[in-house]
Amino acid sequence: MATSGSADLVIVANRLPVDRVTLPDGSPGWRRSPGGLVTAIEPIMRENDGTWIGWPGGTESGLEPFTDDGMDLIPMTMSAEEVEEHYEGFSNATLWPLYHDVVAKPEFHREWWDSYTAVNRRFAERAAEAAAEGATVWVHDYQMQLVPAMLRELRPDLRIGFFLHIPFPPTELFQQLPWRRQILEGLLGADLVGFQLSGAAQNFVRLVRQRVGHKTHRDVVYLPDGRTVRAAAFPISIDSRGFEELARTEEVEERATEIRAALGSPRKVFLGVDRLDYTKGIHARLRAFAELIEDGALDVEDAVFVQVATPSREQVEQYRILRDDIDRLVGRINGDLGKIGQPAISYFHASYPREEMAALFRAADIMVVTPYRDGMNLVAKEYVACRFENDGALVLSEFAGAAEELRQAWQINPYDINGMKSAFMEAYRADDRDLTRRMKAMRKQVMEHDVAAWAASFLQALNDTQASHAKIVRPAKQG
Ligand code: ADQ
Repeated sequence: MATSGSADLVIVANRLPVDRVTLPDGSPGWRRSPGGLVTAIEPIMRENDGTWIGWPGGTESGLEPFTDDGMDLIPMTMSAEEVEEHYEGFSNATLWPLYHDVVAKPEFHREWWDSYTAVNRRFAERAAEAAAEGATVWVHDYQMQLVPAMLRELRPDLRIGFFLHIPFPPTELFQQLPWRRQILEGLLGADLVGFQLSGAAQNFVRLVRQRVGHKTHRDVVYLPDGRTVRAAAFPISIDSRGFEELARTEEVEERATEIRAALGSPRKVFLGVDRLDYTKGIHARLRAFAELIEDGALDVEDAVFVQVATPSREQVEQYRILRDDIDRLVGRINGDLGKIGQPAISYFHASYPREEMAALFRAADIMVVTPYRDGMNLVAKEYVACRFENDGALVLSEFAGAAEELRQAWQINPYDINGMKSAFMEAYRADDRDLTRRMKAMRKQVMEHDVAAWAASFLQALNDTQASHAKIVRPAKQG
């Protein structure tokens, strides 16, 4: 067994909750990347002497562990080759499309796999060094699927949990992966494997039975050495109260009014907010909206579509192609259908602070979320959290994980453009009573199931597994 460290809770994720940045004075520094995951995990980290292991972006080496606002952070180094092969390659050009229903064609390259394995091993070794005797290690997402087994081999005393943020594909698609068995065995190093939806957990258990040949019963896998692994659903959420509080501030309300005025005070504002990713169905939704204008069902004086797309994975070819496609489409739609000072689509390729996001959510009458496949989709929940007056409409793809919880949305099939157009029009014409009834029900779901509840329920389930001599993780103190 490797010598043990002092952390009772270790988070292993591809990214650290901070980014390496250049400060205004030119010196290198750190900037907090404001994600829901950090918000959820931070209080538990403090309570349990937690450490977070991850990559800060970039290729700088020799970065020392440090403490940021009470969290112990261990920055991992990646070489330029590893960024290309592990991150852009195997993670984002093999696994990402494969796990999202092959919306784009996954590429399989043996060098990418070798790099993925090497990076996973380094993260596992670092976690083995950092974890105290009997500690809990919580590994996150598709970039790290081999870490659980590698870590268990080094440190059988640990309690290990894994959570997959993206969908887990159906058996028929997963079979394409040349390294399918290794991935399954990697995940089986955990005591608890968490997914967004129960269908994904079932896919996993079925694959383990068929491909690896282990006995399974319901959500439990029985390994030959007597260990068991549980696979279950833990639908992730957002800091619901935090979003609502932000949306209620005067600054955000003022900014929302300003945004509507700048858009020419149309009757209805449609809004899309996504990472610029081919799984999100941005192209299809903009086409549907443009067709409604062409058909004469909508007029640019009455309705405008605001699309905000965060730059993402710009070194990966598919993402560069997508960006050009969307640029062209928006240009064509506005060229054909816009009027002076009134484009049909207001498109921004930018990342905004939370305040601006909340203002956009407040300004939008119809939120449009149309992924072809999405693990959960937090944007849909953020919109709902910001609509404290129980108004606003959500059009939501049935292929987003969030569709299981947000039943009162106008649910659509993003491959069906006519269906999507009808839903846009229904949401556009909906009366206040209908909107209120739907939004009230969705708000109840989102406010009652926030990200803190998500983290607590995962860790509780992990504590409840039969892991050998591991210690119990303490829940965060209330308030
Ligand atoms: P993502 O694919 O990144 O997450 P999503 O769940 O929508 O998708 O989260 C995106 C986050 O980025 C949201 O919090 C959103 O507010 C923010 N964001 C988007 N555009 C932005 C912009 N222009 N400026 C600033 N912020 C922006 C993956 C999975 C999802 C799963 C999450 C969490 O693909 O299915 O819900 O992880 O598990």
